[in-house]
Amino acid sequence: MRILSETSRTFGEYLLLPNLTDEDCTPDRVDLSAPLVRHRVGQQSPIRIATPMVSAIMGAVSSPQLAIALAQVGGLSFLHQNQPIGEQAEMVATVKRHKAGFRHNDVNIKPSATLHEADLLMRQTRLDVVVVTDDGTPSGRFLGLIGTRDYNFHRHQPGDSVESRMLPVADLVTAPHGTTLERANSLLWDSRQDVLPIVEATGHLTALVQRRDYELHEQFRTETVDGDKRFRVGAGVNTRDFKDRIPALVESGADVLCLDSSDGYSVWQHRVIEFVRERYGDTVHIGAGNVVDARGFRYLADAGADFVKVGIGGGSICITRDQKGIGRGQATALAEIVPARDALAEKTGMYVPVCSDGGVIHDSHMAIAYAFGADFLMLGRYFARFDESPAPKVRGAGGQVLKEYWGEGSARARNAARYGQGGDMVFEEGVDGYVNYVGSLADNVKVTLAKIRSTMISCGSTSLRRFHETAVLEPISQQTFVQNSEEVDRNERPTVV
Ligand code: MZP
Repeated sequence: MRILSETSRTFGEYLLLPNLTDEDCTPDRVDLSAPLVRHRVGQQSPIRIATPMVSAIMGAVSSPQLAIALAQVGGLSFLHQNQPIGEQAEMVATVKRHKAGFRHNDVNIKPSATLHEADLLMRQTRLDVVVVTDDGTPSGRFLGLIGTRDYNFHRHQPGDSVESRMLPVADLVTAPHGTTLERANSLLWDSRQDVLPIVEATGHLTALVQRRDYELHEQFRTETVDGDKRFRVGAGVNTRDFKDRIPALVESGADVLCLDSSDGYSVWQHRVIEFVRERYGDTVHIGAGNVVDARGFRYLADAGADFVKVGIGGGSICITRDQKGIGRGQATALAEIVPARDALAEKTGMYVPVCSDGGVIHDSHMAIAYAFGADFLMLGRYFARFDESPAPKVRGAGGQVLKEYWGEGSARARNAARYGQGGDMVFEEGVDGYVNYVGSLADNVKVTLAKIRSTMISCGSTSLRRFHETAVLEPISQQTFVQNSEEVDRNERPTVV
């Protein structure tokens, strides 16, 4: 037996000290992009994410809808593995089928069609415009557009033909093939159009860039408009059926896999990583975890994990610490593992990103987690509160709108493969509860990122790497902690509808 001398601490027990803010420290200059998977020092990670947040491998959190919404703001989802292999693979395929907003094949109509037909088409496709071609097919001659805006305005004449309200090509701002999304965005802003038609030299329409989508398509900012960008998506795997599950997920297009376990410091995880390397070399990326100390990190990094996930017992729905007496304060776990990551990079030239998983209650905790050196964060409760999470909405006793949120170790999920309790789950390690519903992912992530950028500016950093290097953290006294918690209660009032 060994007793460590330091007390283990969590995010809320620290505050950041400001650093010099100079002229370069402005919100638009803050680059939050982060490596998702291992890479050689000095080289680019094969997968970087613009927004260093991933959604938890949980049935109550990650769905295709959430995965698309999160990819649109530059993050990434991990679809859960507590379901039959075919269903998980189908979820992955659903995300991959969804082209990154540049669809036009589904929304063609003839000039003689009625405004009512155009309206129905827009509702079905959720696009803001309908493309008018001479024969109503994608290969027909592009004549113009009709938009929701225009149509609503003329709602009293739904029997009129599309032609009567059409914006002809000659009046539209269009862009040629090869236009970057950055350029497309500025054309959209200048023209005040909702969409930008991408037109070949022959006059044939090849794609549409929607203002709505583009603003959010952080993943593709510097890409050109070629109509074939797919959102990235990750998928959870376990140490039981991996020989069947992994090939199915790879086949359906998963960009990255992650071992899903409450305790990842095990030979079982080593074997799964070995299987991936033997079968796919480095072409398939797989993260592993969870661990809470440097030994666990090194074990998984040496095994070949593409990233290592940190955190035991800190999840908002987690009762592992009560049930099993295992866990560690999330801040302390990171404080030990981050130097191990950096030492490994120094020694071997290989950088293995660290993902901090669970325990983020307030947006400020995210900034603290990055300051501790986390490359990216995995969040459950945070995403469970949004429209796009798969959990049902319910009304609370006080009339407030809630969303259900349950742990993978709860009786509801019975995710036996995640918890090494033998064949099935004998006791629970998670709870089944509610979180406040707060609206759409895009709106909320926007605010959270603004806060993180603002913190980084106060600390004189415009990149996460610099923030890792220069952040100064200080544990706070019990008195300050209580004061903060009182502040928190005020902020956490349920949403009033
Ligand atoms: P949080 O963001 O809600 O605080 O925590 C989410 C994380 O908690 C997940 O990514 C996962 O690691 C962990 N989790 C999921 N289910 C349970 C459980 O039932 C759990 N105990 O701890």
